[in-house]
Formats: sequence, C-alpha cells, structure tokens
Amino acid sequence: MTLPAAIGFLTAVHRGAGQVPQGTFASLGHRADTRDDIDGDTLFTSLLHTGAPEGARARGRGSALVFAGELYNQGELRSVLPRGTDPADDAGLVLALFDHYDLHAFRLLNGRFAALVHTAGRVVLATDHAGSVPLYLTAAPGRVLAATEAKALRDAPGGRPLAAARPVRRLPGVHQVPAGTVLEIALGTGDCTAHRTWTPQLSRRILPEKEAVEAVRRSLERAVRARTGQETPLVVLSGGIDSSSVAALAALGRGGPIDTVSMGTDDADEFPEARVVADHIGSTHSEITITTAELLRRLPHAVRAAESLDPDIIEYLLPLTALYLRMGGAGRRILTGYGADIPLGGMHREDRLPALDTALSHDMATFDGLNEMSPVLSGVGGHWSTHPYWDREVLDLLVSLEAGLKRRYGQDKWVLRAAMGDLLPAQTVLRPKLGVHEGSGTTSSFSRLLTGAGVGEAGVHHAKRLVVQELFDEVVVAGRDPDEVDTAQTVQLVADRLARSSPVIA
Ligand code: IOT
Ligand code: MG
Repeated sequence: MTLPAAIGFLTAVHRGAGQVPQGTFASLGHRADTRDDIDGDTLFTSLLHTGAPEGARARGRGSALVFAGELYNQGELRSVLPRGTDPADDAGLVLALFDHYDLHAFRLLNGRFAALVHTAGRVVLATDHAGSVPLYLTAAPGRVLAATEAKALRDAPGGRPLAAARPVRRLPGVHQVPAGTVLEIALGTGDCTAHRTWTPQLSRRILPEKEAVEAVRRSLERAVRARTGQETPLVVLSGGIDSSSVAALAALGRGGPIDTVSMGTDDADEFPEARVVADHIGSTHSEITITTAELLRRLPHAVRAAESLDPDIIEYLLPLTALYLRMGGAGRRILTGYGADIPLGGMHREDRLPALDTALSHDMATFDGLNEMSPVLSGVGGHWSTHPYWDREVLDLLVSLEAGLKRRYGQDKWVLRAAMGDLLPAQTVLRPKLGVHEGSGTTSSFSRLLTGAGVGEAGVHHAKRLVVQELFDEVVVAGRDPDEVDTAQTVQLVADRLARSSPVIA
C-alpha cells in the first residue's frame, strides 16, 4: 500500500447504449477507460489511477463496483466474509461485502472512499462516514453519471432535481452525495433514495481521566498505523499538538525515521516549533517557504481542488494546497493533523464548557459539503492525503467524550495532550493552538488584498465569500485553467461591484 489504486473516477451508467463521457479532473493521475455490459446496461468508467487500475474495480455475477480511495479496517471486514472468500484488494472486498449485506455493507466500512455499485437495475453511490472523498452525480430515467469532482460533470447532460442530495452551485442537475450516505437509484426511473450509514454521536460519555487518555492513545495509534504504507510516510507538520502527535505515532509505528515538511511564508511561519518536534522524533525534515504573492496566486487552485464555497475553509486549505503544489517529486502518502480541532473543540478559545460543546455540535452538524478533507487538495500535486483524526473510530470516540475531558486544567484539547505526553517534548504538549491560516499569514494577507482594493474592514469577510464564489464560477463551473485566473483581478472585480452597490460602506 503506497497510494490507493484509484484516487477518483467518472462513471456513466446507461440503460442500453450511451455516450462515453469526457470530463476533466484537478487531481493528477493516469486515466484508464473501461466498459462493462451488465444485463443490457452499459457502464463506462474513466478511472483516475496510480498505476494499477485493476485494484479499483471489481466484477461479480451481474454486478460491478468502482472504488476510489482506501479502507482502514480490512481485517475486521474480512472476518465477516464467508470462509474461502479472499478478495485481493479493497474493491474486491467491498463487492464481496455487498454480495453479503447489500447496501448495508457501507455501514461496516471505516475508510476514505467514494464508490459506485451497479447491480440488478440499481446504481448505488456511497461516501465514507465523513464524505471525505466528495462524490457528485446527475440522474435521469435510464442514466446516472457520477464523479469524484463536480467539474468532471460540467458537460454532462442535465439531470432531474434530487431531494436526497445537495445541488451544486450553477451546475444544474449536479448534486453531491451527503457524507455517510448511500444513494440508491433505480436506473429505469431515476428515482433516488438516501440511506444514512453514519451520523455523528450526539450523546457524551463520562470516563475517568486515565481511561479516556488511554482510549484516545490506542485509537489514534491504530488509525495512524492503518494509514502508514510500506514506504516512508510524510507528515505535514506545523509543530502544533495535532500534527506533532500524528508524526510521533507514525515514527513510533514504523520504528524508524519518517519525513516531515513545514510550510511558511515571507509573512509568517512556525518553523522553529516544527523543528523542535522533528528533532525530537528524528524525522527527515524540510521547510518550504512560499512567498505571500505566490500563496495568493494559488487561491484559484485551492477553490478548484476543494470545490468549496466557504471562505474560512478556503483560508485553511490555501496554504496546504500551495504546499502540495510546491512539494514536487513522485506521489507521496501524506498524513495530516487536519480535523482534530473539530471533535476536540480546538478552535474554541474560552474556558467555558457549554460554549465548547455548542461549537463542537455545530461543527459536526455543518462539515458536510465543505470538502475540507478532499484528496484533491494534495491530488493536484499528485499526492494522497489522509486524516487519522477523522478515522471513523477516532472521530466517534473524540466527539463522544464529555467536554470536560477536552477543556481541562486550563488547556484546550487536554485529553489528546495527555495521551501524547511520553512521545513529545513538553513545550509541544503545552503549546497553545495556532491555526494554519494564522501561522502562515493567510487570513491577514487575503484581507490586505481586499482592503487594498478598497473594501472597508467591516466588509472584508463578506467580500472574501464573494471572491471564493467568483473563483468557483471560473474554475469549476466554467472549467477555466486556474493558472489563467488572476486572484488580484478577481478581488478588484468584487471590490468594484461592492463599491457600486453600497458606496457608503465600501
Ligand atoms: P490547523 O489545525 O492549524 O492545521 C491543520 C493541519 O494542517 C495540521 O494538523 C498540519 O498537519 C497541517 N499544517 C498546518 N500548518 C502547517 C504548516 N505550517 N506546515 C505544514 N503543515 C501544516 C483549521 C486549522 O486550524 O488548521 N482546521 C481545523 C478546523 C477546521 C474547521 N472546520 C469545520 N468547522 N468544519 C482542524 O480541525 O484541522
Ligand atoms: Mg489542528
């Protein structure tokens, strides 16, 4: 396991014959096109693969499966298959489970994937619990098209509106499959039913300190191990508790040095903090400095990769996208600490528990569709990223712990810090949270670009939302090359539009 067999796909299922769809992806990968005929239906698939496309497809009696991504609980999953069934890869495993459980198979999976199954006149589309590999579709009677990037469906024939899925801005008929959901579509009629396979924990568990700390350590160790391939893993390291824990556990699990990399800009960096961790765990560490001008030029690339419309999320993703684009080299398996702050309430800076659980509950109810963990972010550089804190077991545990285990003794994310005390320097364990958007100066440099274009301080956040929308319309809806979309021009366009509509505020 270095990279998953496929990192994306575009599949068209037609009753009878149909058109072979084209479609472009932001992720880099080899394309392999295949055609299957199943009981009079035609299934065209264009796989975005990493060298061994067979590993991403499976055929059974009257069924076919396409799978992008990977599973993290194969051992468990294999144990429930009938004796003598021994699938060679994740795609084969999922299809064998499907034969056994039908669509309820997806309730069993802990993974990072998008999948399509065609069987007996039905098309089944599934995301992992977190929807971490985005999946889009259009459906009409006799036709379903599905793809892991919305832009790959921009030229698809229009579909009908679907109540069960989320419409995509300005792409009529294109919808996103919700997180932790299986969509079941009757190919003949285009009728679509949603089945939830996962939902965030709503209740909270009370555990003694020691038990909570041990449970967090154990589950995170397992999640990191499941994500570490044969080759040296690379951890994107800020030197904060989240990514430092992942790096330390990856090094521990391998029993040897790993690679780490930190990005900074000419405005700000966390190089000294990351270096402390790299020295402590003995990683082969590098630092990449990206000028603020280059960072801001990458804004269209970040929007095109994430296909997200949320300006705050784009500010978290921009420095990471810029880093992945600059890394170069062959496709790497990248582990990140992203996502820890959501179930642990890490973005939350006050010492009151009610507010912490309010923020956490809100974030767990609203993450779907933000695409903040999309593999396309690193896919634009030809890499594959994975997020141990959003492993299904780790996430269920972290979300469910009562707030007093997260905020304790005046520290945020206490239970995680306590779980990592033996593997990290004390200064890292005690280091307060600094977001990647702050540590890289992204928020402030994006704000300066807007105020420089004439937007008043009070209007900056709203203007950022409009800039992101405008970029989405260019690089996703219109399919433009992000290198030809100019951030500064887009900012000026938005600033001028705002000035015309409310000259007093602007
Ligand atoms: P932050 O937690 O700072 O960073 C996320 C991950 O990006 C880190 O764990 C690390 O792996 C990587 N990273 C950060 N900075 C650097 C750097 N300078 N060089 C290399 N790698 C780096 C935002 C945030 O604060 O990121 N993400 C939060 C919250 C998301 C909010 N989403 C939501 N409410 N739906 C998070 O939980 O990660
Ligand atoms: Mg973090």
